[in-house]
Amino acid sequence: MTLFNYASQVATAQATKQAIEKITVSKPDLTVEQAYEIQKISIEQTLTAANRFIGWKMGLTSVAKQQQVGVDSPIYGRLTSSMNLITNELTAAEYIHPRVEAEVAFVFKKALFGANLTPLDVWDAVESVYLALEVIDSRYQNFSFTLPDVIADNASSTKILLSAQAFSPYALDWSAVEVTLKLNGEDKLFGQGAAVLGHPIYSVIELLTMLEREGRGITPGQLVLTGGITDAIAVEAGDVIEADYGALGKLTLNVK
Ligand code: OOG
Ligand code: MG
Repeated sequence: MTLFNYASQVATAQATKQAIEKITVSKPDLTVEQAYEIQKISIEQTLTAANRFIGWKMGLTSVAKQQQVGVDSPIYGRLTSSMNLITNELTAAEYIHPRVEAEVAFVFKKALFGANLTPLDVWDAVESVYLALEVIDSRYQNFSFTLPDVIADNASSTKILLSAQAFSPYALDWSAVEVTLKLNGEDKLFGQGAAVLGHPIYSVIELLTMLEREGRGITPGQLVLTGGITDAIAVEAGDVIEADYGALGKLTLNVK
């Protein structure tokens, strides 16, 4: 099979909601570079005037997330406009085995490029910060994968819900932001921004370091999700999931 074939397999799994065997079962020598190429091919195939490329997500940037899926290095994925949730409703039947996690997201006003930038370089380019719920849905059976598998599957990217309110990057110390993830009114998980590589800003620095190897960077207007602060919670029809960021507000997703 070619990389193009694997890209089609992953895209078909998403479209048909039929989980597939992870790629490394049939191709154990799949490299990280090949996996990013599969990701790129499968996402670029979906791009249309109505489904634009809008930015990047980082994944597996907290120990909680790494332990949940048994993969211990950060990865990135591609975000497109159809991933944006317009309302706070999610229809479970449209996904294979959806999970929800709480994050912090940045929108950029300036281009950024290059490895090992400093936090000040990045802050200078940030327009605003949003609270975010990310819905992830691995296209692999049992939500089980190795590092190259999850990269090829666009880091399980599925849907994004951003806060209506945009925060100034300087509104607070984002490593101190606290979030409680609640399922049906019950506190399930708790985490702090510092869980994301010490500070969510380091997730952007890591993203840029990885993108530089591809000769890419962040362009003005792009969104970057910095990665789950806590691990993710599996949801099903009837669930209400709430991320409570204390004084900053709450994000709620009603699962139908
Ligand atoms: C991989 C995606 C991870 C995050 O925020 O860590 C991710 C997965 O857990 O399926 O989105
Ligand atoms: Mg995530």
